[in-house]
Amino acid sequence: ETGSTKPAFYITTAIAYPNGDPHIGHAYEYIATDALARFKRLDGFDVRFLTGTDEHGLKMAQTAAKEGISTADLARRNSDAFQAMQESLKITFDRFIRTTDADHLEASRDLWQKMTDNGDIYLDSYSGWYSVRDEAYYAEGETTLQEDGSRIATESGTPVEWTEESTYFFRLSAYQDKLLALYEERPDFILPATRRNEVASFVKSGLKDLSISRSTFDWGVQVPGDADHVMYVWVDALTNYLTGVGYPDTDSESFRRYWPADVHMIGKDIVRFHAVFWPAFLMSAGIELPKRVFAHGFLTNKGEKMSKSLGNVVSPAALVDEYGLDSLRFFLLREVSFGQDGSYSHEAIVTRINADLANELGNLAQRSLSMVAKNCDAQVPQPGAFTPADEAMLERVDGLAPIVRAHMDEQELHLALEAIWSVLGETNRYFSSQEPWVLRKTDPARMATVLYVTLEVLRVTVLLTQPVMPDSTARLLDLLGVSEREFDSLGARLTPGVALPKPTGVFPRYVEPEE
Ligand code: ME8
Repeated sequence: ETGSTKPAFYITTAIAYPNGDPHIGHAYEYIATDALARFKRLDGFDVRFLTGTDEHGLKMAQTAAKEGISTADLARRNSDAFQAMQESLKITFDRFIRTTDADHLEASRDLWQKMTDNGDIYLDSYSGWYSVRDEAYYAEGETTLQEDGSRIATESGTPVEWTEESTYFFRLSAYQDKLLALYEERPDFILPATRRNEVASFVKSGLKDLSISRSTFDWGVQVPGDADHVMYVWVDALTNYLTGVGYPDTDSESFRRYWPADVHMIGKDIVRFHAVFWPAFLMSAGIELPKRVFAHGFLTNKGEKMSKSLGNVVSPAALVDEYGLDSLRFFLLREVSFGQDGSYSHEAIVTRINADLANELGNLAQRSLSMVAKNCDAQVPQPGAFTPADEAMLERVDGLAPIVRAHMDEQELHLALEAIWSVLGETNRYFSSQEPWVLRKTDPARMATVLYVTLEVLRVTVLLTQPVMPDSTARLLDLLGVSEREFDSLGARLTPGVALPKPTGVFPRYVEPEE
């Protein structure tokens, strides 16, 4: 937003290689980042959310050759599929960048030039092991010779090939001490802490200069002043975070407002690129460093790595069709401890849908709202004096927003949801012990108070759940007669007397289809 007086918040996802179809691991990253972006927006921030595709590199060129189409066509077709998938997941990105976009080529060349001007780029020849699948160079010690004579990258298990060519190098070795100082001085730069420790020990073990151009193929951003070289795909890929806020125009309103980025959200396999190469490039070019790189874990199918050969790659669209978008979003963010690996299975998803959504939330809303519809003229009830039990319940819900906010600021999405659901659990116990269905005959005024307190807890918990389940929470807030949905309204209370629509169920139980 230009001219906004709100504080800025810039968040990004990794840009995926569009060399195949998007899978649930990609969807997981987009959903988590979207929940964080939505939370910040509702919490009064001027959010910029960047995502997109990483169209260059040898992997794209080889995939296109195998399919017998041009690399540009492959990139366009699959990038379209990624963008459509994000739209179907209701990802609220502000820009979907493709690294073939004209402004991105300009940004990449500018960053390269700045690193050259700083004396950090020189021409030499490279020989060593390259993994096309990882688009990464490996030292011999990071590879393993297999029985059949072929060699793989030890950590990722991908094949590496011997590569010898004339390339430009980036003087990464000159940044070892500066990087170690960065990790030391800013312990929040890489999270979770386990990832920071891995990176720090990698850097401590010694950094070699990095090969940053290729001269044996031409699918990439041309190196300024040398038509025989294209940039190593990671140089231009990382630059996308700058392009997305107007770089190289560092005086632009957008760049000044949003840079440095608040969070780069990535998966654990690409930490080295983001926490070693990227800050070194930026230091060289004299550009401020992002505030945080957060590495989430990997999703597995019942503990098994997803792979085409195992035939267990699940498309996000199939899961949305089966369980519904909001249930899937909730499941992924509630089930997996964010930052660790997680697994999904039909049983685990159904358990979350039935226990957390249908029982704890849906049933509480349905029971309280239908009592209000029948016994309180379909209006927000007028509460009487609060008892200690009511006061305790209201105090509990009043304390919830700061807890959730603190978890979201640390990317602890699962803990934010756990905190909300623990309040819902208590509210269910409160509701059962107050027995409003008995009070209906014995003490209708007291019944109205209990229902008021219950609806008030629902208002706050549902408001705070909006970033995770945007559609179903919107419907629940309609049923609760709540029109103020930003977090500055959390401290207000429901207004007695507001007319409520006829209640309908929002979270049905998942019933197994008949055999
Ligand atoms: O790495 N579970 O692209 P990519 C969770 N183009 N996350 C997963 C996953 C899984 N099973 N599989 C992949 C690239 N991811 C580069 C990024 S950024 C400047 C360039 C995550 O398509 C992965 O960790 O291989 C990464 O964050 C994202 O999906 C894109 O992976």
